[in-house]
Amino acid sequence: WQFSHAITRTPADSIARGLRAVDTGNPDPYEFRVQHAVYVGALEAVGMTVDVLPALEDFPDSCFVEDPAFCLPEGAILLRPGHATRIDEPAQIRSALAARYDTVLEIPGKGHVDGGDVLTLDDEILIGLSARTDREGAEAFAKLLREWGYTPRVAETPEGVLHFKTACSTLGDDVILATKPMIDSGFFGSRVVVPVADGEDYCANVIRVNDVVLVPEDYPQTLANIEAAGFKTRLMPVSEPRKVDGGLSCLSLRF
Ligand code: CIR
Repeated sequence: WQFSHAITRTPADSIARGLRAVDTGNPDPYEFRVQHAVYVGALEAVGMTVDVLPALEDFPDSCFVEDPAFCLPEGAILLRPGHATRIDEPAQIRSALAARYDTVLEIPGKGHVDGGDVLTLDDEILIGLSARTDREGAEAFAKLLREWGYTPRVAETPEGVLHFKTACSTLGDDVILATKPMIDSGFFGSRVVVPVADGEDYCANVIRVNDVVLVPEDYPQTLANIEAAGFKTRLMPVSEPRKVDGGLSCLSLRF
């Protein structure tokens, strides 16, 4: 959660057709770009250099750059997103990663992994199996992580949740934020877990960037829980990404 760089991508007009589990209306591309600019500004405000890539009209969900790649100090790994409309997004982000990294790998084989299913903790990396991430992809990805000296663990994402990180986040300092079903799953062992308040599930996806936690606005109970645990917060407008199941972590690659 100490980062100097981020990669983001400007939302395209085609985000209005973005994937979603439940239709609550199309996001407005103009308003989405306004909220995206606020987000980029928040990353810059904590000292990060942000590469903002141009919009890709052919890829409606491509502003969710977290899903096609994964970044570590040792290098970047191109993933293989599990939805057909997103499978070519890694190729679109390769050159941006190559501009920042000497090493850019690809997960071998044919399995699928969405970056939204990968939770980096202080001592291990959890990979959630989901509708987007399958066993073959998770195992191939885990092997690469092991080669770099990390400790990956494959887990089941609770039913009805798009991505593993839709329901939990790392707050840093060994603390996790998670929904009740995630807490009950036992994934987090004896770690300190701050609960997401009932009825505020969307607020499970936050990001710790340097000394601040970016939190979606409109979730007062969960915000209070995060602050009571001692974290400094900044609220982010998220009405448009929320309509297409996107959260704060999905909107950037941080390294
Ligand atoms: C999708 O369904 O792929 C996009 N509409 C939302 C992706 C959200 N990404 C994430 O949680 N990492």
